[in-house]
Amino acid sequence: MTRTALRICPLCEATCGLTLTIDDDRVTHARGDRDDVFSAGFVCPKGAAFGALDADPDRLRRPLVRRDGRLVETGWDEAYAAVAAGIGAVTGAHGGEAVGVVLGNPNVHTMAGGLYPAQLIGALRTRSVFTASTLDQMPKHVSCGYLFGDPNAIPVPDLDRTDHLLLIGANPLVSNGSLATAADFPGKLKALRRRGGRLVVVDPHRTRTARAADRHVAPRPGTDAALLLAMIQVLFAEELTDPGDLAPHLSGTADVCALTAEFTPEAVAAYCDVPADVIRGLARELAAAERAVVYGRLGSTAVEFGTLASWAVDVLNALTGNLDRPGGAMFPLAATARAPRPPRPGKGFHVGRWHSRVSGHPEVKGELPAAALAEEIDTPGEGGLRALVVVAANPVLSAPDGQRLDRALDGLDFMVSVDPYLNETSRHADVVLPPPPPAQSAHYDFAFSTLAVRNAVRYSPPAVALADGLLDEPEIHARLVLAVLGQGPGQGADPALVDEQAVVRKLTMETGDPHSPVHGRDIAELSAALDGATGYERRLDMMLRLGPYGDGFGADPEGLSLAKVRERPHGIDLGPLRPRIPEVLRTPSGTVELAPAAVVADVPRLRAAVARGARSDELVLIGRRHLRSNNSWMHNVPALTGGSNRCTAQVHPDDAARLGLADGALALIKGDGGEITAAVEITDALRPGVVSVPHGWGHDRDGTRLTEAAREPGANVNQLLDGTRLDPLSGTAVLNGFPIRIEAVR
Ligand SMILES: Nc1nc2c(c(=O)[nH]1)N[C@H]1C(S)=C(S)[C@@H](COP(=O)(O)OP(=O)(O)OC[C@H]3O[C@@H](n4cnc5c(=O)[nH]c(N)nc54)[C@H](O)[C@@H]3O)O[C@H]1N2
Ligand SMILES: Nc1nc2c(c(=O)[nH]1)N[C@H]1C(S)=C(S)[C@@H](COP(=O)(O)OP(=O)(O)OC[C@H]3O[C@@H](n4cnc5c(=O)[nH]c(N)nc54)[C@H](O)[C@@H]3O)O[C@H]1N2
Ligand code: SF4
Ligand SMILES: [Mo]
Repeated sequence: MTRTALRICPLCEATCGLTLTIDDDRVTHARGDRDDVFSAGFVCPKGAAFGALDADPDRLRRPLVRRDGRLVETGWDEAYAAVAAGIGAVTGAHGGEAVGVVLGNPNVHTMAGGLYPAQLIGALRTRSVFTASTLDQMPKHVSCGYLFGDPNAIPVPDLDRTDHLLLIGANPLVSNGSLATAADFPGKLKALRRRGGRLVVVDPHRTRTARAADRHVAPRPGTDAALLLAMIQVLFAEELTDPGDLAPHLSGTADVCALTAEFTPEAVAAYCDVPADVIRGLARELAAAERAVVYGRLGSTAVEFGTLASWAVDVLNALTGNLDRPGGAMFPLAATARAPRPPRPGKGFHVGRWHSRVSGHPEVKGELPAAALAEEIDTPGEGGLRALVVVAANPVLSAPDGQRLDRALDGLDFMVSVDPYLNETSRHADVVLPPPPPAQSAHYDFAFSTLAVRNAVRYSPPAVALADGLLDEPEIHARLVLAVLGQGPGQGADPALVDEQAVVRKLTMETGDPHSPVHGRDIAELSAALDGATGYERRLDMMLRLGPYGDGFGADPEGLSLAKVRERPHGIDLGPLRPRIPEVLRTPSGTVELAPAAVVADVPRLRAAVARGARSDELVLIGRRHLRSNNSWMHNVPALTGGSNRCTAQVHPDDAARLGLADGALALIKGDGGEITAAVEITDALRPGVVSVPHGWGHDRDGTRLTEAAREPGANVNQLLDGTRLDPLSGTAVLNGFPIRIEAVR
């Protein structure tokens, strides 16, 4: 029987609503849902391949457990018994501290990943947590932490209302946007230009987005912090700062003026390789625009000065009066966020409550750098990691020096992966717990609704019934929490207890809070009122009802609940973003603190880099993304690979001529952490001095089950890194703008 079902796409941050065609529980077609309140029919090639991804024959359909060195299929109870025994042996001998938790990118795309990891970390009592954030956006969390007092208060570009969008190291026409959840980014950029607005792109690569821009500036990679500081300097020097209504909420403006005074356009021009008058023009245009916004993404975060650059982005927004106003950089308000409370000063943001064992990296947001994972395992001595719980992560390909990590993972006493694939990382596990394919999972975007350019709420129940032999991913996580607590199967613990514990904790907080709509009410009564067939639905209902648009358990009968959201399968639009300062601020002063001490203290490092300048023959590497790819795990679907989606080393024609590199011929690339070979692709889309290789490739290892990906494995670009190059304020790996050498393979 053929039917259709709606499903929010979990494959990137755009969160498009899809209409799936389903034949006998198989997804045969996916198209954009024209009635979706957020995405209005937009779909990209990945979303269109939803069915192929869902039905990939290499997906694991049974748990795996290691017996006599080999991973073999087993039942769920046996798998969890092995987890309880393996983790129990390590915690019994060395404490929970010896167990590391690794959380990868898809955790922000699943309901399970939004709900259970905090409970898992709590159950283990470990401080060794590593996530994709330190390969990605951690600098933005840190800069927002200091500026606004809350590392999760990230302003997003108000794309629908701006007149001037300055993109720093972002390629949304390919990535479909990041830290700016906007379905149909291409349409929004077109609309911006149609209404007379300007798009300016700063990127060493003439990307698809750069080609669509009014102006493209191609700096030397890694130098954006200096360029942005120079723009700030111009604003002060030419008296172009105009914070407007924001002025009473800003502090430290004079300090920023003093801090940036030396970074004149002339002082940084050679270092950035951007003429001084171009930098001055960028600042003047920004200041002149009626409603403007600066937005930075991976090319501004996973770089040597990632936190400084991220900070400068929002300082520019604040000084031009574009922070927290329509058309500028605004704070979304998600339906599952905590309802706003009256403004009050907070404790501010702090890092370094503990440090990593080997290199002494400070903890940031409770995490240690992903780049330090291997050394935390393989460096002998007291306190090392002996076991790992890996959820939706493939650090062997995503993080620096996969070969070292391969060896380190082999040396663990125990490892469990929650992953649908037997891939470069999960092949090291002793137990693999496979989640069902997306069509069989419910969906709500906990993470991305806090980053959306328009507030909306949507929920997708599972489109297809759970296949025999599979467990829902929330239940996989809940049982994992119980297993690490030593309450595995046989001990009688019910996974629903994990959800109930979270419900009671949240309701205890809310009923004790005089500003909560449920202040003083009975927890048992509230818990009994929760709606939903599963623990995760009950938790979602609770969050919606206590959230900013919620019914407050009866306090506002018009407000949201899960039942109300389910009545509207295409979603409920909650309107354009609204100003949230000062309510959103949690700094000790209650203001936007423009000159945080940690940022000020990092400026001498930038000054030294500017003074050092660049060697004329220096080559640096940057990454790139492809519309039909997603990090390391979508190379196994034939519909998404081949054609231009290949792991090539792009080189500028001048560099190719100088180095004797021929188009299509193999080149050897060497970096701190090792060497790789890749076919050369000569293109003048790159600026000279820059080589571009995409990440997520290198599917040539033994012991995986990635039939299609192994046919054209590509090379792991992160082998060129040894894990020592980090943005020190955030612990984020430098994945863009690191030195390499390249030569023809003879
Ligand atoms: N050189 C370089 N390196 C980079 C980057 C770069 O630009 N350049 N980008 C970095 C960035 S931004 C990121 S976010 C990281 C990403 O790196 P990771 O966090 O490692 O994420 P992925 O590579 O997407 O791997 C995701 C894993 O989750 C599994 N998975 C897929 N769907 C599900 C699911 O529904 N449930 C579960 N439990 N598992 C699932 C996949 O099989 C795969 O093993 O890579 C980083 N690495
Ligand atoms: N198709 C597709 N979509 C994706 C992903 C994917 O793998 N494929 N991954 C998802 C993930 S996890 C993320 S985090 C987002 C990332 O989303 P984006 O950040 O928009 O994507 P990137 O392609 O990494 O864009 C970074 C840009 O920075 C440029 N760049 C590199 N170094 C520098 C520099 O030093 N300065 C400047 N100014 N620019 C620089 C690069 O040339 C590149 O164009 O994409 C998400 N969406
Ligand atoms: S843009 Fe992202 S969310 Fe939308 S269909 Fe493509 S992969 Fe899915
Ligand atoms: Mo990412």
